[in-house]
Amino acid sequence: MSELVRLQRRDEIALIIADNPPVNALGQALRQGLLQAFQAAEADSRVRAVVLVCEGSTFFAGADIKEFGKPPVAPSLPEVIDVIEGCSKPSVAVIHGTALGGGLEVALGCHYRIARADARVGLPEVKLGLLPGAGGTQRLPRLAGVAKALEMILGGAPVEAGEACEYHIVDELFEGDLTDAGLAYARRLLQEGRGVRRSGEQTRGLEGTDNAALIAARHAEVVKRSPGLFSPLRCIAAVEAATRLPLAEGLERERELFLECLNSPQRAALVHTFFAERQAAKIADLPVDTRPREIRTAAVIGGGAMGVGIALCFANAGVPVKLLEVGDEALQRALQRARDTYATSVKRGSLSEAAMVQRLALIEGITDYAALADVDLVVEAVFEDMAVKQQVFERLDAVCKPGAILASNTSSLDLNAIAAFTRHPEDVVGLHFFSPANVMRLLEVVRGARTSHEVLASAMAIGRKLKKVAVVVGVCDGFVGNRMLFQYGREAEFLLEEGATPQQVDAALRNFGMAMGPFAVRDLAGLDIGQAIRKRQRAILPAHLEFPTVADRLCAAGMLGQKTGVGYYRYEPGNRTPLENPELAPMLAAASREKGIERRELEERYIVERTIYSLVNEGAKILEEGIAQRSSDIDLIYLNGYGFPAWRGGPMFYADSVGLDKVLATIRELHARCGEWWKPAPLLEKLAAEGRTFSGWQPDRAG
Ligand code: T1G
Repeated sequence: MSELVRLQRRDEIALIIADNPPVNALGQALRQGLLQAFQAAEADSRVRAVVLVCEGSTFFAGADIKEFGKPPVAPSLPEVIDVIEGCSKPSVAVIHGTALGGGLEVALGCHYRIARADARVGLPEVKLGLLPGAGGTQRLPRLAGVAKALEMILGGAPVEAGEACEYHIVDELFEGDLTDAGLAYARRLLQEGRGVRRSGEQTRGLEGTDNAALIAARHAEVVKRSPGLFSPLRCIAAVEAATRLPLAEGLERERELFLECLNSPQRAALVHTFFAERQAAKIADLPVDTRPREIRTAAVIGGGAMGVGIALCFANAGVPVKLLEVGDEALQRALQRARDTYATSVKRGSLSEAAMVQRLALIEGITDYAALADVDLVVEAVFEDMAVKQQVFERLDAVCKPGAILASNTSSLDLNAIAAFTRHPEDVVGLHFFSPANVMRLLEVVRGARTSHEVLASAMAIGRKLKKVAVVVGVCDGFVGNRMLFQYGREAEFLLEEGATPQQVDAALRNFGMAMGPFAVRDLAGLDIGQAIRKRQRAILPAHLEFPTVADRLCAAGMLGQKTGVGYYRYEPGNRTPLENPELAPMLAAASREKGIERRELEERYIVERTIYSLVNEGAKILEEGIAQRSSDIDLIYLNGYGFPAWRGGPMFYADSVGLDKVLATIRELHARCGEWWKPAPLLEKLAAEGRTFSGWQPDRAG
């Protein structure tokens, strides 16, 4: 038997114990061990029932994701589960932690399931571009019904054990020791003469509902909501098979659909993202014994939209937070914004009244810096002006206790300069939230030249506590996300001068999968924000570099986007639907004429390459400069902060999937035609020449 599985006999019960840290992923050795253990239990005439438990923090967390993309190795999980379900002796799965994906499918192959009250069960495969490929799409609907099965399989979210009981996924909840509970339940089964009960033979969940209508409705919803995604429609097709085929044929259909998903580029991209999120937490040069400071209390300076959003992040995480505004009137406005934000969530049903009250109680409005003397972490979220930041940080430096972490939410100013306003630059770090801060998952953790290891580790830890995707970035203009956005936005605007309209550019990028097109985003954020940044950049970049002029023309005409009712698009009062701005066409014509450009029709492919490759080229420079630790960190930033489609894995992963030689060839053409902005990044040239990928590259630490 594999060392990952132990088989013990407790009287007439076989106890199978799986132990594959850290999450009991069902890799080949574990599958082999499970198969042998169940076959041994079946063959042992002294055994009348089987109990299956897992050591460690959780029941099986699913298939071993690291195996995807590699040649399959027997036994497959469906084979193992078929043997489990086919056993002639009743088996009990004892669930704790999270039974996910193949883990829940193993439990569904067992004849009974009990769960610790705080356990959760789920089928998150869709988040990896897959579908439950070991019987989940066939067995779950038979137990829980088609509606619940579709909800769990398409949403990918786990359900609490209590709810799983309601839906007959779990038979009973227990407290206390796993083995004791499992053995007791198995003994009861035997005493009550309850034998095998195969999920695959249940029909209750398939009866009494109009499954065809349910399936049609979910299908229409998926087509409308996520047209670009590959696996959700196949999830639906697999569940649909369960409603009309016997188990064996349904399992075959599920397998076909699973392999289609497994071989899709979307699965590769989504699995890349799964591991990227875990990689981002690893900071190459941080000593493993670095201990984060405990953050028991926080404060936010500035009660604008960002400041309030950040304060809500702390309240949502259960961290008491002081919100400082300079005057009582401004403070009351800020606190009202907090109340209104929560009230909207309660109205939507995504937050309970009680939770709202609890969270609001954690936010304390203050106007006096002296009240900050005891806080562990302060996040400054005031106006993006260095003089204002200086005032704030000098006051924080004077009032905060030794060891308090001082963070700036600056989106592009020099953090090292900000740190220099204090006596302890080692305690200063950047926490760059993305608006709306209480919604967007991305957090750029800006590492200053003097930021200590402990403070950096503390920033990552608080990022996790706030349930953010925290990514370490270095200090430069725009850090990572915005620095790349500058290139992307500039190129999008150059396309307007070459002949495109905002509608064409936005549509091309939405078709690529971006959540919003660049001009809709600019209208939403306000064109004046970009104007200040462009002015600052023009002052520091080489004078011969050319800038597009359309945004400046719109700003000069007071057309700042949604906030003025017109920008690249026009908006009816109270309506965010972008309509054509009739005054834009003459501006575009003038901009083209001024540069001697003859406007022309632009192909969608050209629009996508001109914008997306500008992200890639800048990302390569960022990697080379050490501003980001790895290409997957850059991907995470774009996936979680800028609406890049998850099923493409991020700009760097996308470039890898296209082939860096092809990307470089296009960039070289653009360089020849569009000038210096398109000078190929040396790292891109190097990797393309060597036939390598960004994801396979690590900076030379010695370098
Ligand atoms: N396979 C391989 N490695 C895994 C893994 C998995 N399923 N789950 C986690 N890891 C690694 C992870 O990369 C990290 O590694 C370490 O374990 C700790 O993870 C046939 C096809 C279970 C809720 O999608 O949701 O089953 O960084 O930091 O915060 O139908 O891990 O330490 O080297 O996340 O305590 C479906 C994925 C697979 C569950 C625990 N299952 N995992 O969270 O730890 S597809 C999933 C999670 C499938 C079948 C299909 C979480 C967790 P390292 P962690 P955590």
